[in-house]
Amino acid sequence: MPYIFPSDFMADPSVHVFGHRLFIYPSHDRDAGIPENDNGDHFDMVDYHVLSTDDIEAVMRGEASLCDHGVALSVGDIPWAGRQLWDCDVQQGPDGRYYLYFPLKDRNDIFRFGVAIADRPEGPFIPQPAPMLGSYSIDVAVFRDDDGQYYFYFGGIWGGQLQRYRDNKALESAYLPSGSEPALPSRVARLRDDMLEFAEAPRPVIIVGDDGQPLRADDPHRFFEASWMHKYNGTYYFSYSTGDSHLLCYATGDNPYGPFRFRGVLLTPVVGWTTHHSIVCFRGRWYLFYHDSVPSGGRTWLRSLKVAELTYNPDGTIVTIDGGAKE
Ligand code: FUB
Repeated sequence: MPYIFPSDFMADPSVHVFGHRLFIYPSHDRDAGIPENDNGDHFDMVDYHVLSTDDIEAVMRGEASLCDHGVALSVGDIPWAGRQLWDCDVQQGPDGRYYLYFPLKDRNDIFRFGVAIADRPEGPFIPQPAPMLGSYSIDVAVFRDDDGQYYFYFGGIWGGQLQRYRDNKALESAYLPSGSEPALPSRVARLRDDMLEFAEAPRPVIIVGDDGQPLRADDPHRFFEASWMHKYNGTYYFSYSTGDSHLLCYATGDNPYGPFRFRGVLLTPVVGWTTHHSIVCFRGRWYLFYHDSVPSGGRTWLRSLKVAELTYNPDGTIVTIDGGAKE
């Protein structure tokens, strides 16, 4: 599969079509010289760039380049910033403006979500003065349903801090389920009409197996981070990374809250520890955007953007793509 932005290290692509263009909102990887650890301190990103194209097929063939619109938001512009700008997402609101949602550690090293607003999809984005009320953890994906409601999916464990919360409240000590306990779920909340805050308390996104039971903590297909939502033929597809088992998986349901039934693996492991994606339809074709660490020689904090065309089977399952990592 082709690398689509070879001139810099970018990861976690959130992709949307606004107007006639495809816009990519990635994390902007850099080498901060911080040793790799389970807390993710080595992912010390300080800004976002926006990339776009009106012809992704030409980019895939190497006949055209993505347009780099430059720095769209910097950590130094965010009043409450501590460190680490991780996976973001953007949606166009009902007022026609563009809302960038980003996880960032505050000055107490707690991940919160911020919102930044622009008149154009490429930015620049102006941040709100404070984080979203009641927000926590990482990895946002904002889905606009056909009825005009927006749903904010989020959460990630280990360095993403999701294990520090239960029922949307901070725990005194983190608790990570294990063995046959139900796995820690992603969260979803509908957004308020002004796009700036949750309209409701976040709810767990439950993924069940064929037995109707929530996936167990020791299931290699359980949720870890990198939520994404898309709709295909009227069905809601919740997709996600399994983190330490290095898969992208998906589950389907009949509404944006779930429960979702586990359906399969989207992408087998890539080179590098993390795997993260988005799914989008552009000019009638479906694509999986993702990243790997091949160009950086396997340095997991220096990732490169890739894309593959996605194929659906008649029963709604998705043909698994080979991530390329050797067993
Ligand atoms: O880019 C930093 C983190 O790595 C993301 O938030 C995770 O999903 C993983 O890709």
